[in-house]
Amino acid sequence: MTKALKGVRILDFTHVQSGPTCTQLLAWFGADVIKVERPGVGDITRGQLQDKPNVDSLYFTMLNHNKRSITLDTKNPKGKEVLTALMKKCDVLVENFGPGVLDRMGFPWEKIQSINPKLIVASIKGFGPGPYEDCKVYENVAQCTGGSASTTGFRDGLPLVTGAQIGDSGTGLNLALGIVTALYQRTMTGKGQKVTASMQDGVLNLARVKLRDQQRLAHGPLTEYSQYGEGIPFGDAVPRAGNDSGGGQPGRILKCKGWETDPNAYIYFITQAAVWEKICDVIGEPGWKTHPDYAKPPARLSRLNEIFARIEQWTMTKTKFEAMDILNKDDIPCGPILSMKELIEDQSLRATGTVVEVDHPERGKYFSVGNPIKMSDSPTEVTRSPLLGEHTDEILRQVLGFTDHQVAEIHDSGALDPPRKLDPPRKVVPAYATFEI
Ligand code: CAO
Repeated sequence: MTKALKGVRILDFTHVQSGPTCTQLLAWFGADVIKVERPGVGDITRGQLQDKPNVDSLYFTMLNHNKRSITLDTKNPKGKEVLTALMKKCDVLVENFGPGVLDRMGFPWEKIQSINPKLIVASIKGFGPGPYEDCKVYENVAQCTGGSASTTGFRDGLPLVTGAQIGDSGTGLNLALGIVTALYQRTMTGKGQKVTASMQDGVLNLARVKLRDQQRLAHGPLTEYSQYGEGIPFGDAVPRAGNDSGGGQPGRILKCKGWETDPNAYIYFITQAAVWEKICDVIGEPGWKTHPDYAKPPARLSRLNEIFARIEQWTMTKTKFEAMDILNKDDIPCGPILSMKELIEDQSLRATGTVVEVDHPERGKYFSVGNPIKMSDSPTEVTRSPLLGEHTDEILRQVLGFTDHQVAEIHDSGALDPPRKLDPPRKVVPAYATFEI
């Protein structure tokens, strides 16, 4: 079966997490993704959080499946020539360098356009134009500056970052959508364009309901927030709402059987108005269906602590999976808190390819998250990440059409080697040394 992006070639200049997430998705849809890496080092994540010595880390392998790797010193004149040749042969250049890096490398947008006017140049930066545009940004910086941290956590506690990498992987998704949209537009215009996605924008986009609440605040308290029912006044910015649900239907995380020893024996429980009567029956409080203090949502708001405590008495008699089974039969919205251990062992996620086992020549077998987007005519096969520079010669010959002589010349130029240190070694001065003026 063919792949949706078969025939699309990506010059993948990405590193760490945000950019590689994007290009990995494109590779899963069938694009030929050529990852350009710095000789000797490669993507810095190859060596970060290594669980096995001298083997590409899971951090790297889980973000770079289905790609080819070429090493190239793009500051070396021959390296620039090879990069230019690659730009001519590719449909999309994807990068998430720090601000200004591509320009400093000698490839501003105008130059790239003159090399290949059809090339789509897709970039992730921490911020869009504005006061912070020159800043380097990592995941948690994006979560903090995009409105996620200020609205995550408990009202009387610190702002919190989330475990989900919404700044990196979330923005990678946005960029991937921008790229395929630009590819579609190019079929009509014949021209490339710039596609940019900032991590701050990406997080704010995901925190949209909190910007909604910020404006609602001007018209009165946010009645679905627990603090309203507890009589605690609101300030001038959206507060942290603990585990309250963002959809206007009160929800909480409740203990289940085994919570004393299992940190994940909990369930998310939503007291959705439409199923309130069923909830009353399940927890053994049929009288609440008609009692004026409990029957209608507004009456319940000031009693949420009492109501959830009563529901929790019931959930504590069931495991999270038993509770899920019982509640789902009545369409009562709920979700067990699943640990990473449970997710990696989940056979249904294995069956759908959401959790995949991959074999790697140096590290052996490991699990990864497969393509979260399933297409009936473009199935995803997850193949291992490339070793550093594994495909350098193959790309020089097959993609760029260089002859043996030209390939030898490129090797001799040093463009495929780590930059040589030209400066003489610096004299080490002990920290306690005094200097003569
Ligand atoms: N050959 C030669 N030089 C290369 C090269 C190659 N193949 N690949 C990269 N380089 C050089 C760049 O030219 C740059 O050199 P200069 O600074 O001299 O111009 C240098 O490597 C550093 O690039 P960088 O600024 O992108 O890398 P960094 O480690 O200093 O910063 C990061 C990393 C992620 C903070 C920064 O790239 C960034 O802000 N990116 C945008 C936001 C983003 O994607 N963040 C997600 C990070 S994951 O949490």
